Amino acid sequence: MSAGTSYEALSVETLPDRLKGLAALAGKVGADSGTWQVQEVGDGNLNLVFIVIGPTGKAVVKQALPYVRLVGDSWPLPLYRAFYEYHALTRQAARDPGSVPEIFHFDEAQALIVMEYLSPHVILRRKLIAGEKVDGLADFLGRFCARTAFRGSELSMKSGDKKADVGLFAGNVDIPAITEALVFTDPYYSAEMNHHTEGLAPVVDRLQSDVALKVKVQQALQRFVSNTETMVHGDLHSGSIMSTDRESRVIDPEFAQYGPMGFDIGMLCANFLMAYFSQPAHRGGELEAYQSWILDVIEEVCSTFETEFRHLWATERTGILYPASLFEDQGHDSTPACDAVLSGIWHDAWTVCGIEMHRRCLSLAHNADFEDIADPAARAPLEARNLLMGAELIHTAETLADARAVCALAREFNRKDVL
Ligand code: SR1
Ligand code: MG
Repeated sequence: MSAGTSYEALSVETLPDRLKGLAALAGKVGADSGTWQVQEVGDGNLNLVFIVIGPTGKAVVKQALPYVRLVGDSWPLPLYRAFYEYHALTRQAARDPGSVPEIFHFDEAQALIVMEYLSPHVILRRKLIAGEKVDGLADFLGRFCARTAFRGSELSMKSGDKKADVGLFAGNVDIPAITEALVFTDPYYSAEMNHHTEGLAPVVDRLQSDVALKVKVQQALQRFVSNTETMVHGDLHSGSIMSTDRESRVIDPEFAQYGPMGFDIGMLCANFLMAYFSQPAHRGGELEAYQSWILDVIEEVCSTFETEFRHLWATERTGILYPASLFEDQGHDSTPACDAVLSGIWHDAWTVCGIEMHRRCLSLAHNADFEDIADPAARAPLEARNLLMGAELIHTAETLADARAVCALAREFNRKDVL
C-alpha cells in the first residue's frame, strides 16, 4: 500500500495482500504475507485494530474508520485523527521515553499506524475489573503525566516551537469536539445520546438542576478549549493504558490537543475512582484490600506527579515561563511560583475528575467497570455514589487539600446508601 492511494478500510482478509509491500511491517513479522495470521481486536469506540502474526514476530496495525465505530456510519468522523495520534505518540515518546508503543510506520492516506505489539500486556481496565495489581503503575503514570505536562509547555519548550505545535494540533477539531460535547456538556442536560441505569433518575435530576455545578463545569470547558498549556493525551482512562503485572504503557492519544496541564491526571484519577466504586459488584473476598490498593494508586500517582513536576521545575525550566533570570538569578526562591502553578493544575484536575465520573454514567460512552455489572439494581447504587462524589469534587476542587483528601472523600461516599 503506498501513500497517496485513496483510503480503504482494511479487513482481516485484505490486510496481508494490501500491506505485503510495507517494509516496516514485513521486517517485523516476515516477508511472506501468505504466512501472516491476522486478527481484528479493536474493542474501543472508534478504530480498527489488527494484530498481525508472522514467522518472525508480531505487530499491531491500527486504522481509523471514517465514522464512530460505536455508533456506525451515521456519525462520520475525520480520518485525520490518525495523523494527530501519530504526532502525539512521537511527542510522548520524546517527553517520556519508553512510555508509549514504538511506532514502525505511519500512512496518512490510509489513516494507519503500524506499531509495536505489546505482550503480555492487557488493557488496564480489564485488570482492575479482575482485581489484579500492577507493580510500579502509580510511579509510571505519575511520571508520564508530569513529564508530558511539563515538557509540552512553555515551562520547558521554546516559545516558537510551542506555538508551532499548538498550531499543528489546532487542526484536530472534530475529535476534541467529542470531548466538549460528551464529557463536558451532555451529562448536564437530557442530551439525545444520553442513557443511564434504571433507578438513577433522582440523582441525575439533582445534578442536572444544580446550576452552580453547571457553571463550574462550563468554566472548566472554557479552560479546556482555550488554555493551550501543554499537549494533553486527551483520553487518558484505564482503557488507554496497557499493563502486565509490572510494566505499563500509554496508548491511543488520538484525542491529543493542547489543553490544561491538569486534564490528563484528572481524567485518569476519575477512572481509578470508578474502578474503586464498582468493586463491590466484582468481588467478595479481598474487596477492602483491593479497594485500598486502588486508592493507594491514586495517592501515589498524584504524589509522584508533584515530585516529578517539582524536579523538572528545578532542573528543566528552560522556557519563557518563570525563568531563572526572574527568580534564582535574583536570589529569589521560585518555590512559591511552583506551588501556585501546581495549585492551578490540581484545581483543573479535580474538576475534570468529577466531570469524567459523571459522563461515564450519564452520557454516550459508559465504561466497563460499571457496564459489566449485569444487574441494574446492583449497578445503580454504586453509580450513584460515584455521581455524587463527582459533584462534590467539582464543587470543592479549588480548596481540596490533596489526593489524600480526595481518597478520604471516596471512602466516605463508598459507605453511603445514596439511593
Ligand atoms: C464517540 S467516542 C466516545 C468516547 O470514546 C473515546 O474513547 C473517548 O473517551 C470518547 O469520549
Ligand atoms: Mg481510545
